Amino acid sequence: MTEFENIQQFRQGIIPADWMQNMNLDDFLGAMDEQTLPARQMLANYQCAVYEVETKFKVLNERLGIKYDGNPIESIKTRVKSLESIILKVQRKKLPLSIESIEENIRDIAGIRVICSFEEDVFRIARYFLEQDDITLIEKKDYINNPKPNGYRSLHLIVQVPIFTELGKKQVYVEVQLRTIAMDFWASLEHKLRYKKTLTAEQLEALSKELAICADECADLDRRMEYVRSEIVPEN
Ligand code: 0O2
Repeated sequence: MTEFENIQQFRQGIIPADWMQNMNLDDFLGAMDEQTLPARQMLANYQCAVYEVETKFKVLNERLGIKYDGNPIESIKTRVKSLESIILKVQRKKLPLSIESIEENIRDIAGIRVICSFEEDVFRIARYFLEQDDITLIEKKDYINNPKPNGYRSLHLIVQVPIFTELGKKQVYVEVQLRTIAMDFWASLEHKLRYKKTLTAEQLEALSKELAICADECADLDRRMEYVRSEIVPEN
């Protein structure tokens, strides 16, 4: 069979994904776009994993809301990376181009961000989540106790969660970011600054310094708000 015929069959899901080992970029782009069956199946798996994990946090929010008299989660945001940004990341990291390589190496395709009012709730929710026996912790980065030099604070977890499809059980990587409202407010603004291309180097430096000060003030606000809560609701 010619390579063209192979690609056509792969696009229709006739040839299995492991046929695609270490492709070059042109062949990969020829074989995969968001409309092809293998790409749709891969992205759907991540969407399913997001549903699973989001539901877990909603359940915890409901139950812990009773135990601690007030819902710990303010909001949840979810996303699945587009195929285009997945491919850009594979290229940036110089990884082999194949579905297997993407599924093993790109661990933030399914992303879920959990926003809490208080720092204490961030760690409590994370603990209850990680205690669940179908969740496997792969990596934890505590940027709350160890903030990044720019002031970024959040708790990051890379976990594996099982999804159950018509093809059976599959473990899928999910990135979970947990943070307070203040940390989220800061990170959103810093994210805008990072992608603003029209600033001069001097403006960028000045605004980065200002943001670093804001990060300290956000951390201080979190601590003070938590103190007030502990006085109002001591059983927390
Ligand atoms: P976006 O646009 O939000 O998706 P990785 O590149 O993921 O393999 P890394 O960078 O070591 O490895 O992962 P880390 O530190 O866990 O950061 C992953 C994500 O956390 C980022 O994804 C951001 O969403 C967020 N993040 C990390 N550092 C910062 C920061 O300094 N400022 C802000 N605003 N967000 C941060 P992406 O894909 O880089 O960006």
